[in-house]
Amino acid sequence: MLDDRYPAEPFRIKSVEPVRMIDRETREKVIKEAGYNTFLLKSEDVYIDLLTDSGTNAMSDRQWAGMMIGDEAYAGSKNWLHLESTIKEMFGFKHVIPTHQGRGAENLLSRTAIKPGQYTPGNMYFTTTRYHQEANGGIFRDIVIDEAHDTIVYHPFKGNIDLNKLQALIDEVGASQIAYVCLAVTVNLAGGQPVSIENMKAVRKLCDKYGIKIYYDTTRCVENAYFIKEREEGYANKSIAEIVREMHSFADGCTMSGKKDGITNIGGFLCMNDDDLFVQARELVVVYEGMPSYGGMTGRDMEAFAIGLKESVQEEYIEHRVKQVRYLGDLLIAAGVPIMEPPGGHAVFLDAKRFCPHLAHEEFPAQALAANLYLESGVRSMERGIVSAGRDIKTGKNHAPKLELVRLTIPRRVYTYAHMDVVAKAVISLYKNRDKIRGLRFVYEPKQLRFFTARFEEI
Ligand code: PLI
Repeated sequence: MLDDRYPAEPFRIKSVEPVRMIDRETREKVIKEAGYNTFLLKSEDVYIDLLTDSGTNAMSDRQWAGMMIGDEAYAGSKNWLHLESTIKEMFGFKHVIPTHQGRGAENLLSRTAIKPGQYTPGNMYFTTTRYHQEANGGIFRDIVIDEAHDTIVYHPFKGNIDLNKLQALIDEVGASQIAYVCLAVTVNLAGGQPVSIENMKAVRKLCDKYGIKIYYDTTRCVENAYFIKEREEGYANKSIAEIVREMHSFADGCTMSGKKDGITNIGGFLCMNDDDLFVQARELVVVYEGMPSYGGMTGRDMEAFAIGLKESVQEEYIEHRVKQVRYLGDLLIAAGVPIMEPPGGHAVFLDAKRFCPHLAHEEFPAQALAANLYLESGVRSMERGIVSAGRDIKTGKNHAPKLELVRLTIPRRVYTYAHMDVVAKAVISLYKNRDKIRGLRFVYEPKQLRFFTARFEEI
């Protein structure tokens, strides 16, 4: 039975989608056909889908009602005005540009704010974010604290920027060579780890000294705000909405994928205070996304997004959200399964290096673990390690990230604690038989963002 650490779902279910488990023999066949890449599985062959929390959220009855008042005008849709005012109120920035999803916003920011050869330091990287930075001549530099690369050591804000690393980069290349600091709240690839307000303030202070801009990747900012409320002194009695607003007061702008904390199935935006950057981004949005009053989204999606953002800062919603993820993490920790600790905001990350110590890094332990978890249980997860990290754009060598993880990502409002129990049982059973997991090698390696479509075979 659940104890007081984990609140019951703050909703009741009014629409359901049946799931089914196919037999082991068929799972063996389909994972092989998918080249041992869980991205290439058919959704209908998956029992519990923890591939991602991106666009896989369950919308509320209010969001569905909002879909019915979609204003699909090509220009000036009323749903855009609703979304724009919601974003301005929630985040406090002067300008908003809508985009079809987060990477659309990253494209516009990278094209307008990076001069070739400039650095884009960040608290770890995200795949599409770094792709757009590098495609526009940016040079990524990881300035997250060392603890973020360590799955065992405890730190309440493992996503924090290391100010010494940022200072060292400024000293090395000069402030004018830094396009902006990209600060992700939370840090996806570090396990959904948060950043403290204290750190945001300190980064602002250092950047102000040198006139460096700061853009947040605010894709999971509400989860970050919950950790601040829980862990940072002085925030226990502030509302999540107040904390979100305060967090963004230290930034010059942000990109957001609405498919995560926006609790929608599609959407994103770019915000900024800078008038010139806004004009440039508005000129570009019509080339890559659509009119500045829809940016690739339908009117009905914009309405659902606006309502989703408002629901995301409701206290009981976000408490349940973060604690449901923690519940799964706690079950695995109790069974001795190696995971990134403490569990983050959107997912539990298995530490594949410790889970499969018999596999070399070049045998893609996390990719192999994800494939085997599917085979054993029908649970779909995602590799977040050497395959996701890709190759160095100049040398062509594999990036070899310290973290080699499998992400069990929990969609918002979709699964219950009973589903978490099933997942935990499957992972624990696989952990007991971990010696049987075999390494993989590429049979097809795409040039960009290879993890999406790569194919492998067992060694
Ligand atoms: O998938 P997009 O284009 O809406 O957003 C890109 C994106 C940007 N930043 C961060 C931190 C993300 O997590 C992110 C997308 N994440 C995906 C798809 C995920 O599965 O985590």
